[in-house]
Amino acid sequence: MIPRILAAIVVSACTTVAYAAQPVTFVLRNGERVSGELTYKGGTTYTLNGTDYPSDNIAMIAFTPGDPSAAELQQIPTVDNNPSEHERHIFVTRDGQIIFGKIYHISPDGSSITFDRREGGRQDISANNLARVYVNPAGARSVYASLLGAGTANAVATGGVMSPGAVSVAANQPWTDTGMTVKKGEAVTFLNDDTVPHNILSTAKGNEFNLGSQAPGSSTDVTFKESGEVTVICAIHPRMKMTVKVVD
Ligand SMILES: [Cu+2]
Repeated sequence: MIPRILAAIVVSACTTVAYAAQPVTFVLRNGERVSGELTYKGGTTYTLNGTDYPSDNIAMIAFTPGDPSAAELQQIPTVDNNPSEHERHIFVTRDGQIIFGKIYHISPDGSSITFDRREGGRQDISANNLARVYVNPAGARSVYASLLGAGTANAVATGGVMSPGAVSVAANQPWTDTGMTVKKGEAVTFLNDDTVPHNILSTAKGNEFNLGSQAPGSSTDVTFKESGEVTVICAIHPRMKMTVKVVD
């Protein structure tokens, strides 16, 4: 009897070891999928089955099988390396929460990720709670362009100029065909008059700003400091784009 009990214990110990590493799929920028066990040695490469992949080449890490929904993809920013540092990576939990932050560290066995939250504070999240981590959001959007295309007809919110000095970020209107003109030093109010969050930003030199995720109903004033043409975009919805002409 004793040898049999020992054999059973050995089997269960082996099973435990097999589950220690984290099975994931890397969705690469070029659309290739590679599945294996995630481990981490430090730095900006993530390791799958012992092979290092630079994080720049990884669009998304999938912790659960299957493609993301169009509704999820629509909330993923259109820029990699978001100028707002703590909005670079997007964590989607298995219960559908979407969290913005920046990866700080992955545990060596891939079982948990530590990240800095956009809202502040550092947090650990277990791989068992994660569905996906978008490492390069724009890269992921381009991999899933066909999925996004199918779902965007009604869902992508656009906006328009309400009155001089204010932009209403509202659904189902063109995002101002003609753009708007403001005087240098003048403020423009961006009001999210929609039912989904938007992330309005500009990377134009001298007029850089990033409103971060703006909840429906909230508004923020932006002062344009330098004269010139400023392209204002929403990091989440590629169709939201306008030109603000700043004059002296
Ligand atoms: Cu938007």
